[in-house]
Amino acid sequence: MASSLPVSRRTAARALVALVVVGLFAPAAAQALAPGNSGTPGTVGLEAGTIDAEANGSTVVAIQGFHFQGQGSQKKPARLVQVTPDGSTDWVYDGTNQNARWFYDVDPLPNGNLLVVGTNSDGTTVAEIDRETREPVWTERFDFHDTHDVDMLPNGNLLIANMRNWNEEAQRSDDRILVYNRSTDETVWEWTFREHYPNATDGGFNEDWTHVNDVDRIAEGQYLVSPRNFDQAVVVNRSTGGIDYRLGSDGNHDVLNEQHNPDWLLSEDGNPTVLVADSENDRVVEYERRDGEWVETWAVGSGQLSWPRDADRLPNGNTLITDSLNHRVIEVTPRGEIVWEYYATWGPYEAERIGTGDESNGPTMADQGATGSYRLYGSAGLIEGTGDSTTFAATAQNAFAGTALAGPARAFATRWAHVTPWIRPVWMGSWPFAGAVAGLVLLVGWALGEVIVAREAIGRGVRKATENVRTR
Ligand SMILES: [Ca+2]
Ligand SMILES: [Ca+2]
Ligand SMILES: [Ca+2]
Ligand SMILES: [Ca+2]
Repeated sequence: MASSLPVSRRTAARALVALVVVGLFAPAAAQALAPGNSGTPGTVGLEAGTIDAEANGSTVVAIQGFHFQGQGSQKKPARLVQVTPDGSTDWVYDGTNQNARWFYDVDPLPNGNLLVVGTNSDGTTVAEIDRETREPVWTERFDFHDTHDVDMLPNGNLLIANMRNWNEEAQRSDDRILVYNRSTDETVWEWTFREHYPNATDGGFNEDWTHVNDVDRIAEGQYLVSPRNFDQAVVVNRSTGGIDYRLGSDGNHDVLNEQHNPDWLLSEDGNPTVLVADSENDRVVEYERRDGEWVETWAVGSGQLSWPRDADRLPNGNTLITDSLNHRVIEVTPRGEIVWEYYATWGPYEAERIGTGDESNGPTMADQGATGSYRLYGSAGLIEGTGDSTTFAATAQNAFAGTALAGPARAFATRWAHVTPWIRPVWMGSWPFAGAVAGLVLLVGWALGEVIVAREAIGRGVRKATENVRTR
């Protein structure tokens, strides 16, 4: 019985309840007192999510930005961002520095600089940028439209994925990959898709026939190429001109569905392995070649990721994923735990962990004994660019999904989501509001409890008052 508690324990209980109430109200109070918009314009929409432990190096993120029919949004700029191991924004390089509407691929070069691809209204700009000073070492302009990827070969030549190479006169696609010598300004090698694919592939020629979005040198004279619209990744042999390997086929979306950024790994047994952002399937997937067949060995985040466009295997066995339309970069363990997370609006294209080489450099999932399909967990659940969390209603509903309480939880979440926006102040997030409501409920309960505890004294007082009235 509460009323039999010694005063000191009752006082302690009151203090505890008061503390909880203050704790529940604190987030709402903090938002009430916060200035209108935190952060400077350059850092809006850049923030850490889950950081379980410091990452094994800085992370560079290439953010595409958003333009619609040439009209840019100042709130959605193309930018490169370097993030420290503990998730702080180290520096921001704005795309307007090189007149870029969009940034696509970024590669760390052996000399420590960055190779960056940006596109503007009338072509593509490739630049080598000093990572410390952010000054361009050199810049090269191409009359190529919307180029997503350029890599540097060991001899300094540029390997270019040349999409949207429409030949108006011949009414055909001349989409190709090519090698360009910057010293002599010459194309020294090229490989044109229409010479190696049925011209009816993916519905036939159009201005964006292959959408070839990535090319990597995987060995001397072998290039891994990603014609996105053909739902496949292929290894092109530079000397024979043939296709040495082919993963996926046009329209077979069970294998790949308009992928981005395939990376080549080798298992301990020497089996070719491809780690790839299977973008339209909203997952990252890994295939290993065994006995002449591609076998799906690992997948993560199926249906949880939103249009992922890059996945790099790290030396520690984790995978660095660019989750483009969730506007974040995450480092994920083989079994799906998010251990490092950074939000980067708008539309990050790809990420690189500095000090781990270009793209993937680590063990296959099969070699780590982690085959299978895994769900992601451990996200901070921020709503990108707002600093707010996933809504209270959504979390309440998800917490009980699949249990006997799923029905009532869904009903509660729906009612909550429909009612609270009308009464919640615009400056208050859904979680601080839920906290404030819980604080209010607790406060009312506390007051009722005090009344019950004090009922004998109140009763005596009431009786005495009544008697006084009667004796008058
Ligand atoms: Ca590149
Ligand atoms: Ca590449
Ligand atoms: Ca990659
Ligand atoms: Ca990458």
